[in-house]
This record gives sequence, structure tokens and C-alpha cells, in this order.
Amino acid sequence: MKTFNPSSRLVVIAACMLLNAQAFAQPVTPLKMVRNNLDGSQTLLNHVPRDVASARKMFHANASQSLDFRVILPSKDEAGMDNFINQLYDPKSPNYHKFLTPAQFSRLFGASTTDSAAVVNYLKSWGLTVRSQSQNGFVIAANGPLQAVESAFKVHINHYQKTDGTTFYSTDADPTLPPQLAGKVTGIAGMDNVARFFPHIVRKGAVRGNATLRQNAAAAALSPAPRFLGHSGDLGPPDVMKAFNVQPINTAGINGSGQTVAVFELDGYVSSDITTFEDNYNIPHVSLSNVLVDGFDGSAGVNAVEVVLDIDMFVSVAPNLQSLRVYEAANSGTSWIDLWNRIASDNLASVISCSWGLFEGAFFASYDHSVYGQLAAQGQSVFASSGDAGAFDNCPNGNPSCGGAMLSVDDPASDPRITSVGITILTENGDGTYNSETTSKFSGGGVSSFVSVPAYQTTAAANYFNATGKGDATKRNVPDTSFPADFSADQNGNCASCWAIFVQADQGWIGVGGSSASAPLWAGFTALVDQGRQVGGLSPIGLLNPTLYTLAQGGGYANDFHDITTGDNSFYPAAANYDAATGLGSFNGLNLFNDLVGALPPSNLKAQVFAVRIGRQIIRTGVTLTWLQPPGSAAQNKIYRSIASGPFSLLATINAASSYIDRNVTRGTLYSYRVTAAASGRESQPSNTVSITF
Ligand SMILES: [Ca+2]
Repeated sequence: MKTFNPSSRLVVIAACMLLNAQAFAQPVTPLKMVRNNLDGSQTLLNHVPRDVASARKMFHANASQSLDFRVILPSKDEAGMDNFINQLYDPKSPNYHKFLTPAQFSRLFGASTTDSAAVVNYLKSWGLTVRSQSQNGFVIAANGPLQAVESAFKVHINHYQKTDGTTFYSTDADPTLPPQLAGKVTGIAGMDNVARFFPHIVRKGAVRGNATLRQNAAAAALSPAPRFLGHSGDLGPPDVMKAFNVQPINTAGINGSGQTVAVFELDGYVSSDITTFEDNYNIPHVSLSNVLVDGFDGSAGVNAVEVVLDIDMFVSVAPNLQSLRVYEAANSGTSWIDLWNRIASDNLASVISCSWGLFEGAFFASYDHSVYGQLAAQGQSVFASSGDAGAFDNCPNGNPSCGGAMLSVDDPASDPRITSVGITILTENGDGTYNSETTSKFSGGGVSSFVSVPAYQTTAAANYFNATGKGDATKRNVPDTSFPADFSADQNGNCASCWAIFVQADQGWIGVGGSSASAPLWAGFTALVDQGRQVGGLSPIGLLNPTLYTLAQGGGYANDFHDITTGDNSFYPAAANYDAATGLGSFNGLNLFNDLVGALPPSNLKAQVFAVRIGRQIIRTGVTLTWLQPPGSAAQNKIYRSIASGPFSLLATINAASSYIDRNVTRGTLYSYRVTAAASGRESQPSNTVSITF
């Protein structure tokens, strides 16, 4: 039974699970978000946790007890925000990549101040206390006697007992707001505490194969353990570097340097779990900044393994990040929206990964959609796990064939302002290079019941529907991308594509799978893209989806992505190009990087006089230039020269190289040089400038 509450998208594997998922067709019934009542009042739907229906009502909650809750307001111009975000990510628009600050966003697209005032007045009229309002106006934090909350929203808050004996309190009905507040509120959060999430996690012992070697190495001296190539063990950083062609990017000095990123977490973690992982793989200790929200104390709880996994996967791809901000709060009914708002108002992380989510039908109407708009408007890339129950997201993690299974997708993965990431199974060649991928039965994917297809996905969704007869070309399709993280047993009885991480409280080195692993791996790759763009003088990539789908519809798709065409996610089959089981697939690191970044500028430009010896005479014949060119990123180099401190002009355009001799020089003259790289018609920033007197 799923609860109202956000849940970890992580599956920890002991003996890998053998599941025979029985896929079957289910109609998708769009769910409404509000009900307009005859008296002009409005009822906000989907607010009663699913646990209530199967629980036993015990007694009415103490009416004088204080309740902390949030009132969620919509953007004052949701359509305008959509339009703006479309322009922001349209290279042909004059607004392309003109990202907003939090203050600019709040002014243009925050909540209406008159609506806010009306909500505040209403709360006060019931004796409730308004504590604060977020900068964008989307979230009003309030508290007050439970009785007043019940009266204000026309609900009853009761204590319930689940069949397992545990108890909780919850609203028994969806909140109803008076006519003067109709359309001014999208949700009320905090009217229940079924916030105690119990993940469907299977605890385990040591990891397999070479991972056992790694475990021994870690216990002994933390010396780097050799990667057993050919995938006989669980996956680690060397696999993503080699199989996904990330190593050449790192070799070129693009390793996350200068980048600030973030993870969204509803638990704490033990920092030595991270350093043990890093030491084992010779990864520098990343600078972790814990941002504790809503009074959370940061202690590691039952889902700490999720936090550790997210950080480990990030640094596996981007080992030299400047800072990794860990936004943490307790897993409560109010922390979800508070955490996202904090990430947006801080506006410090260029890339954010979230491995927590929930069946979108159990979430009230994507009330977090506006804040994801803020992140996109500020140029922040957000990645979310698409879930681990295949096409049936209302089932528990790892069990797409649960009773009551219905075709459904996960929130926030279904939000079009987020890049959702599904799960595949990787096969490597004997030398650790990429061989092939197939779909995981558990890869969260399908179509949203709430959200229309975004413009960038229209063609992909239609092509998929036309090719397979499955899906819905008018609705948001999930996921956008995928990466290996399958936790079922392969033909040898081993976990198909788990990742080895270290969690002391979970017996040390463990193998974990699920879209919890695949989302931060894509996020880590995007930190490399942002660094490359920064080096090249470009803005961060921001919301990745419009660019990815544009690339996928061009001739470069096979070059930049691994298209997964086999298997299914328990209902939706993989297909050529986009599919609702694996999205656009996994990345070919260097190739996709080059298309997202363009040519990187040459560095370390040096000049010296070129001379030849003729008999006893040394004849100066030119100036030799040498430079370093990041591998793979340039098709051409352009040489610029200035004479006697005059203006620079183009001297030569050559095929990408690392040296050039300027023979058109005069004795005693001062020359200055700089070099650029060009690819796909785009020219990089110039290298350093060097001067020499010939
Ligand atoms: Ca495909």
C-alpha cells in the first residue's frame, strides 16, 4: 500500500529478486485536481492518503493540539511562465538562456500578492497563525489549533490504525475552500503524518565478484581496488568512465571543477560512508554542504542509504565538484515543498538530483509544478528517478505485478520541467567497454494522467504511439532518459546492473539498484556539461529536455545516445528512438558532451622562434605556436594574430591540431597570438594570449 508520502526510489538488493511481472492493460483514467461545488466553494482533490481507506478509524484527534501545515498557492501567470520557459530554451528566441534570478522570477511569476493576502486573511479569521511565506509566494507556512484547521478546510482529522498495527493521523476528506478563495490555492500540505515511509528495501551483505575484492581492499588499506572488467561484479565509477565514454572528458580537465550541485534528500547520512567510497576509487573527498530544512537534525535514518547512493553516483561521474549541497529534511508531509522552495530560493546549484517520489495519483495535483518552473527559469537542471515498479507506479518498488496495479507514473518524474531517468540493464565487453543495454522490467515509465505532452516531446511521443500502439501522444511521456540500475537476477543469478556503495550501517559494501542510482548519474554528467560550457563562455544548460529531444530528432541521435530497443518495463516496450520504457536511452559521454558544449577553447598556448641551422648560420624562419586542445571537441582551430599591439585578425583556419608555424613574420616585430576551436559552426572562446618579438 502506497502512502501519501514521498518515498525513496531505491532498491537495495540481497539475493537479487526474481520477478515474473505479469503485464496487463489498464485504462488510464485522468484524475481531476479540483471540484467546483454548486455553492461556489472549491474542493481540492487527492488530499486523503491512500492508507486511510484500508485503515481502522480509532478516534478524533485532540482538537486543541497545534498543527503545522502549508497552504500552496499557484503562480499568478502559469501560462506566461510556460511561454517564458519555452522561449528560454528555444535557441531561436531572443530570450534564449536569459535566466532569471529568484527575485525576478518572483516578480514575474510568483504567487499573486492579492491572492496571498486573501489566503492570509482567511487563515487569520479562523485564529490560525501565519508563520512565513516563501519568497516566490507559493508556500504559506501556518499553524494553529487542529480544530481551527478542521473548520477552515471542512475536514476531520482522525487517528487511524493500519492493519500492521501502526497508527497515524490524517484528514478524512479533501479540503474545501470558500468561494472567495476558489482558484487561489492548489493544495494543503501537512494534514496527516503518514509521513513514516517504509521503503521496500531488501537488506544485504557483501557485494559480488570484484566488489568483494574492493571490500577487502577498503577494509585493509583503502588502496584503489582494480576494476574486474567484463562485468562480473557490481558496477562502480570505472564502469561509467569506460563504458559510457566519460573518461576522455575527465582527461581533458572537465571533471566537475567549479561546479556547485545539489541532492534532494528526506533523510540524513553518515559522511564516512561517502569518504570510504571515494577512497576506494581514488576520488577526492567532495566538499559536502548540508542544508538542513524545517529543523531537521541531519541524523542518518532508515533511508540514509539513499542519500549515500545519490552522492556516490554524482561523484562517480564528476569527481572534482566544487561543492555538493545536501538539502535535507525529515520525511514529513510539509518538508517536500519546503525543500524544493529552499533549493529554488538559494539558486546556488546548477544541477539537482532527486531520487524520491510518489505515484502521481497519490500526490495532490502536482502542487510542486510552479517551483519546478522556477528552477527551469533560473537555469537549474533537475533530474528525478522515474520509479522502480515499471509501468505500474502505484505498486511498491520492485513489484510491478502487485494487487490493484494500474498504469501510472511517478511525481516529480512526470513533471515536464524535470528530466526523468529510468532503468536499463548493461552488458559490457570483456575490456569494460560498452556492448549493449536492454530495458529493465522495473523502469518507471508510461504516460501521466495529469500533464499534457510538453512541446519538446510532441514528436517523440507521437512516433512512439504510432510505432507501438501504446502510450498517449497527448500526455506527458515518462521517462526522458535512462541508465543501468536494474536489480533483478541475470542469467547467472547475479544482480543485473547494481552499483556497489559503502554503507556501514548496512554491512559495509552493498549492491543497490533502482532509478535512485540512474538519476544522479545523469545529473553528474550534466555537471560536466555545465563546466564545459563555462570554460567555453556559455551559460549552464538548464532544463535539459528541449535540447535532448531536439538532438534526438536530428542525425546525431545514434552518435550521442545508446538507443534501447529491446525488452519492456512490464507493459511499455522499448522501441527505436524514444520509448516510454527507457526514454532516449543512456548517454555516450564524450559525443553528447560535444553536442551540448561545442568546441572547448585551446589552452596553454606557447610561442617560440622557429629557426633552422644552415652551415654555421642559424636562420630564423617563423614563429611556432603550440597549444593543448581538449580531445574530441574541435573540428578546426582558428589562429588570430596582432602585429605591434594592433588589433587581432584571423591569420589561418586549420584542421584541429596542436601546433602551427607562422612564417609570414618580419625581424624585430612584436607579434601576439591567440587560438580558438570551432565545431559545428560554433567557435570557442580564445585561448590565452602569447606575445613574442621575432
Ligand atoms: Ca529506444
